[in-house]
Amino acid sequence: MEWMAETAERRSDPQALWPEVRSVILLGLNYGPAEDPLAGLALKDRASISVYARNRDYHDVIKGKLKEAAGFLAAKASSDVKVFVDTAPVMEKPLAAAAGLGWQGKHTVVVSREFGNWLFLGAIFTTAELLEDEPERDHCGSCRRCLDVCPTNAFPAPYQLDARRCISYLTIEHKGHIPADLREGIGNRVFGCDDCLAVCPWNKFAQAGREARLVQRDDLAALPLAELARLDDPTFRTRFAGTPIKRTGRDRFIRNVLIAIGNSGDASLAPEAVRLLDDASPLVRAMAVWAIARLLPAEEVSAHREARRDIETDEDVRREWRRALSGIPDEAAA
Ligand code: B12
Ligand code: SF4
Ligand code: SF4
Repeated sequence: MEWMAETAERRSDPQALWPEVRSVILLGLNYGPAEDPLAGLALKDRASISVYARNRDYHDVIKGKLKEAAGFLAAKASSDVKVFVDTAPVMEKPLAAAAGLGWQGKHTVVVSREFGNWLFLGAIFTTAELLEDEPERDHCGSCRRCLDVCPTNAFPAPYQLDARRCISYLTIEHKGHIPADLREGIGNRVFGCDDCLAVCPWNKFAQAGREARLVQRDDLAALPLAELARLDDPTFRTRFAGTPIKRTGRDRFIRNVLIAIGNSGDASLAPEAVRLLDDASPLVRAMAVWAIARLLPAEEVSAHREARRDIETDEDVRREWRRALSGIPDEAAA
């Protein structure tokens, strides 16, 4: 996410992005889940996919809606407009809080008194001079549920997130190997994480989202890990076309699936990881080693290594084999 540092100046001030802008309108789109979003975490042989990724890519959905609203405004107010949803350096959360949509909770996401934690944000910039809304004040009080539930301790303090420890970052954005000490906390979350959002008491006012393109697709709920581990590049692309999941690409996704397999405690999944020990991607091979080391007895792990000792040339994968056989705990090897 180097782009964040590179665009810091433009992000801090809308006029640095577009000098003519006079007003910014923030919109929230409700994507509240109809069922308990964390229910899938208990199904260890299945994959948990974050609520926001269980159907169409929200960027596509929101962009269309923003353009429609912006077109209406441009015509009514004879003004110029630009629309943004993640696509440009815009600080959507502080702007949404300033516009009164909600406040940035201790988990840093915008919480709404009306919709709880389940709002996507989008912005319309306009040259029209509009009346300002009142900002929403902080309603977190002494609560700290979101901070305490985080499986990887990603909050160094309230209102601060260390993205390098966040499962959302690790499983979606991070291109390399996932640090050893964070793998166990990932559990079966193969794409994103909802824990800090889902435990927030303000969700008692949330309503199930009504945008059909964002409602959970049944074929994306609780997918068997064994089935996902067999996806190759073309089947991955077909399976996840149009969803946010496609952005990781097959290798990173299978890396995540192998972490979930390693965390499953289910030795019947070990053959899936064994097969991936010979995958073309070092990212995949390394996590296959980690997964078998968690599921198989040491003699079997050792035999698999011997069979590949002279073939494996990738230094990261070789290190993963050494770690798997030395019995170094993950925290120490991180
Ligand atoms: C980069 C990014 C990420 C990164 C970093 C997240 C982060 N917290 O910044 C990662 C990959 C980890 C991520 C994860 C997620 N993201 Co994201 N992400 C973004 C993105 C593209 C930029 C955010 C950004 O600028 N961060 C930079 C830091 C500096 O921002 P910040 O945390 O808000 O920092 C402020 C606070 O620390 C605050 N602060 C500091 N001290 C204090 C003290 C007090 C008292 C207060 C009040 C504030 C405060 O001031 C800072 C500056 O404003 C936005 C879209 C956008 N363009 O805004 C989406 C966005 C924030 N993500 C979103 C979502 C849905 C998620 C996930 C829920 C997805 C998932 N289910 O996996 C998780 C949630 C994780 C979490 N707890 O934040 C939504 C949030 C919607 C909402 N209602 O707020 C956004 C707005 C996308 C969208 N268009 O809807 N995301
Ligand atoms: S999304 Fe998950 S890993 Fe990231 S901060 Fe929230 S609870 Fe922690
Ligand atoms: S869980 Fe509690 S602390 Fe976290 S955002 Fe919700 S109200 Fe605030």
